[in-house]
Amino acid sequence: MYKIKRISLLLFVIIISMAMVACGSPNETTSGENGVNGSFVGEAEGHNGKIKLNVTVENSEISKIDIVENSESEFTKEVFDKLFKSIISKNSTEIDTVSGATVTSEAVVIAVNDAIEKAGITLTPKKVSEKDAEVKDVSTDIVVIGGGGAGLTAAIEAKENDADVILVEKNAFVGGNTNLATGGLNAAETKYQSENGIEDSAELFFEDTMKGGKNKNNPELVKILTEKSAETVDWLTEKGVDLTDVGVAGGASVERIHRPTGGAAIGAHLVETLEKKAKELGVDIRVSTKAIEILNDEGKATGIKVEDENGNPYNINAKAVIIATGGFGADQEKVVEFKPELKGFGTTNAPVATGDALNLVKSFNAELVDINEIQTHPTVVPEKNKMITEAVRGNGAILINRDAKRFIDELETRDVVSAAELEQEGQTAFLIFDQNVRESLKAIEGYHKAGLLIEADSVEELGKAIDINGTELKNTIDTYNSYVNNGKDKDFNRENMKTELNKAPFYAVEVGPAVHHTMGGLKINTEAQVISKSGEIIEGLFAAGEVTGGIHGANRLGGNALSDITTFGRIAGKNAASLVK
Ligand code: MEZ
Repeated sequence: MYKIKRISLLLFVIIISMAMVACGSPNETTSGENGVNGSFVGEAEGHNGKIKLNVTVENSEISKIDIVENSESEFTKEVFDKLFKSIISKNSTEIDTVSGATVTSEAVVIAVNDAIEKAGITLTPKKVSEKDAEVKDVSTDIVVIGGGGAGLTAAIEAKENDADVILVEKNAFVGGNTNLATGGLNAAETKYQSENGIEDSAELFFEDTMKGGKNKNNPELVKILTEKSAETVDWLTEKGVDLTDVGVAGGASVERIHRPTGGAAIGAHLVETLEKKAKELGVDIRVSTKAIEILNDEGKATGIKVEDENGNPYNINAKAVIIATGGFGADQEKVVEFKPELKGFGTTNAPVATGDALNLVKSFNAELVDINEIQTHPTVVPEKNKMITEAVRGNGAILINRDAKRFIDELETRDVVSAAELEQEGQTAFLIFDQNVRESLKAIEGYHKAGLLIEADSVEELGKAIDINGTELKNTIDTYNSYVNNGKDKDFNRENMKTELNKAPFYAVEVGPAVHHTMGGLKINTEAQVISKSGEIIEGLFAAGEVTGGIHGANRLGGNALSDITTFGRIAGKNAASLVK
């Protein structure tokens, strides 16, 4: 009996040890004559939550780094790879951060340092010969500046129209601001709308967009945007983008915003799909490559000058240049210059959105339109600057103030909802929803995972958790539920009330306005050609996406940015390709 017990104990120890090795168990050390060996888990706070890394040490040197826990966005995969490679090759955490992903880079360094401290070693840095790769000028048909949704779309379309294309992206990874897009893409008369019995028309889409933009929009551009939107959905679907779920967005008369199945966030999926397609087609994508000048030969764009990762300049000569550098929502100085009342506001934008084009086009005398029109998004978590997609309201959430009262039709346009919030005590509001809404929209899982949601089993308890009167909150929700049942919002005339808020748990998140979209930018015509201050077409110069102005007027509708970048990205790519033939 005693022997069986001993064997069982031995077996138990062996199995546990094997399991620990298989899982890369934390903090095992052995000291050999050449130093410390083992694996050590270090942690740090990243952009979206905890990052835990398992660092393998052999002979007191880092030989491997594995991710144990990570809540960072999908698109940072390449950032992790790059940082790990750099740390391992240098056996040091004295490395450069990856542009566009500073917070994640710093968290990786802190986590590795934490693991190394647990290992009780001091790293001896290795000398890595940083031989500058030879930089040479190159020539191509078309060069695209910016690897967000507009740039990738333009590059694909140009390549499919038989042009050679180089795309440069200043970040170490593509996607730009599009990586953060969540709610979806507006389009009318699509197959997905008709499959869901939704009646819509390009004309209605046009009217909604013009009304939302306070008729300041360029109607010719809006006509293109709205008439070509269904075709764009087909084009994206053919590339592998999932746009099957159709929902409600502010300022739209019907369900028109297209997003992946179950209401999942669209941005990273769109970027990943387009990047894959561009690579398959042979687009030469050069990341960590910053455009510093557009070559100007007597008023004609003939390529760009760039700096590579190591700051080495070279020229990319091209027959046409497509500018797809995005807006300037992350550049607080520019935002305040053009709209001083936004001083101190946060931003939903990725750090990449710094309006680089405004300098790049100076020598061409390019015209700017609506440059003072800057939009705030009304449901952004203060300080954390995390946007809670409009689709949460579209799928049924309400907004309440600190008196536990609704104060606006939650599906009004962003300018209206933002202004109403700023009039409330504390200049923020609470977005309130229930389990019905959570289950209807996959994007909410990301907010839950990031710890942004306050959760309670009853409405009264939710009130307590956010420090407002629970009884009042219950009254407000009961009244709202009665409006849902009767199909009439007697207080604010909200047209679309998807669901009663009656299924526990209940959720709250504090939200307020933050800079979201810069509606102004380069003047283009319907062919995506850039127009000069004297009204002439600038030869060889095209632009698409948030870098342009005129499409959204004084206020962009939710869902129209992705529609804009993809439709005008396609137009720019196609027209640039026909120019170089
Ligand atoms: O188009 C947008 O900006 C959008 C739909 C944002 C969002 O709330 O998800």
